[in-house]
Amino acid sequence: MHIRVINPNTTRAMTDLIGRSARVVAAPGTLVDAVQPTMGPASIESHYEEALAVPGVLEQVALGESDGVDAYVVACFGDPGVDAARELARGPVVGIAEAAMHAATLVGRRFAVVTTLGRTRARARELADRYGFREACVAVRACEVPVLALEEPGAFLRLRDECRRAVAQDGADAIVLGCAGMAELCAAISAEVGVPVVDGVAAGVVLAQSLVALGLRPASGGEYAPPPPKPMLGLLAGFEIRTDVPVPVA
Ligand code: 2AL
Repeated sequence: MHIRVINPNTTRAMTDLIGRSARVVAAPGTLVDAVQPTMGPASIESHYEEALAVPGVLEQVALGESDGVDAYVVACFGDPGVDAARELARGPVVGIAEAAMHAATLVGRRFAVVTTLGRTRARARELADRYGFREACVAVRACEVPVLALEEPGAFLRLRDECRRAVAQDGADAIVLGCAGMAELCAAISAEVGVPVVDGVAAGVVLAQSLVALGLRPASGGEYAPPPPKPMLGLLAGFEIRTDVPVPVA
């Protein structure tokens, strides 16, 4: 089984971190590779950056389809481009927010998301609502550490303290980490907060693996049917859907 984890941002160190975290939970015989777009923002913590990250995610799905990838994990907590990717991919596409929220509700009743900057809280809340977790998601907190500073000294303590506050003040009985860049902090946070802590990268890989094992893939009719062929102009011309090629190559 070949699972491709797409880091929607273009920071190589973060793609490597995501790849390491993903491989820890891969089953024997599952090949996991981690890729990033050839274009787009260095990190994603605004609506602008999220919108501009989506073409790069779709570029990587198109390439993955030529490589025979069985399933994809989109490893950014805004789940950028996941619906669109499901229209392109033959196999499952799992966003880390959706995967982590599902996992959290299997081990607890009330989870809190702890994200990076306060400005990303609304997106996490919107996703919790969309995925049907309006009641289960009791808080979305921010540790106010930017994505690309998560590996710096001090980040761990800020994240840990925010997780502790979610347990003590919001009554959370599970924590969802709100950024792929937090993946390698998950075990240490988990050891210190006393409730289950879910890293979406690991949850996403395990879920993608399970969906492939179950033989489940996006519905080929209805909302996730392939996008209709039509002209695409300008910078996005390479994304044009044509009848004579199976997937666009940007
Ligand atoms: C993220 C994430 O997972 N990757 C990224 O670039 N930004 N999430 C976040 N809440 O800032």
